[in-house]
Amino acid sequence: MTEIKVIGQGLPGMPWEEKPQGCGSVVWRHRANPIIGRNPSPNCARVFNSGVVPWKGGYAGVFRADHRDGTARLHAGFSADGLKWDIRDEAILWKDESGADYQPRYAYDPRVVLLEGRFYVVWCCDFSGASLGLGVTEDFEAFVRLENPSYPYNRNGVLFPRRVGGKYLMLHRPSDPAHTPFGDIFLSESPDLVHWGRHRKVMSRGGSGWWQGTKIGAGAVPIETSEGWLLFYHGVSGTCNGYVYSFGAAILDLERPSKVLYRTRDCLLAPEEAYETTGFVPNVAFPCATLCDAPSGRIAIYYGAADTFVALAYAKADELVAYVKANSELLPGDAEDFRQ
Ligand code: BMA
Repeated sequence: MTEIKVIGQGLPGMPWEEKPQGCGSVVWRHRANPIIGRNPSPNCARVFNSGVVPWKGGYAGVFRADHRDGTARLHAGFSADGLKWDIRDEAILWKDESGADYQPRYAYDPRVVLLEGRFYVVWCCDFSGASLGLGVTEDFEAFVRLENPSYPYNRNGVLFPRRVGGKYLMLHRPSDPAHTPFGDIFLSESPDLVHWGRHRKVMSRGGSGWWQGTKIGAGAVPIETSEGWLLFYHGVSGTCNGYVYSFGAAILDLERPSKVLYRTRDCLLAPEEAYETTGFVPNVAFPCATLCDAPSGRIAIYYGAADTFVALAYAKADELVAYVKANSELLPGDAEDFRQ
């Protein structure tokens, strides 16, 4: 195996379990999944599809919490070990840059990234329909909403953890106002997190398998490695009973991440366990965050399960990257800096 280096900080205390004996996959589940069950606080009926980061020797996160009225909100949460989470019962109350209160009508699927010393949150919010929201916090107490990075309709916005070529980069998935029966991953860049342009298509749905045939969307913040940016992404298959969400991984070019170097032909994890197949929306495994210990290459993947639970899975960067390289299938345009 070539030596694969993860670029980033050490996180030796992060959640981790060795691969179970006999497991034939490069991604394996946490034994005590799900780590967040139903009704974790009086206001929150279901918590899933959420962003977590290392914070103050422990962990903090922004969580998608569907309230008892069925509406999605964002809540802050804290954990000493990354496994037991204390989810705030009250939704985040955003301020805009002038200091005025701002409360989105709904808010879901947050991703959180530490970028230049501050924590940025990208989520899906209402802007005459589903669109991306962008905000920032330094302490997970005060949250400031910034300029809208997209116009409707868009979802699955994921910021890179550093500038590339001097520019901020965001992956996103143009969509429709409903449950979007299509979708590819795009990349836009910005000099200031306000003006976005130089749009490129990163990767398309499809391939020889069906698991990513209907749509795909960026999952967790990309992990920088010596082989390229490691991106977990979800893929959706259409069935007679609705969509099925699984996930795979891709490796994007370090200098020009609109170019895909490798992507998994088969999914890495498909809904199989009861907490993935049974819930508010059955058959959903939706990754939104990772923790990574760079020196050991240990990766913990946080994913929403059945739009009801938060679950964890693990991978080793060297084994995973080697697998993605050896089992890759690119689609037309994936390898290019595509703007046709
Ligand atoms: C997508 C989003 C996700 C959800 C998924 C499956 O459109 O709404 O939050 O996990 O559908 O319901």
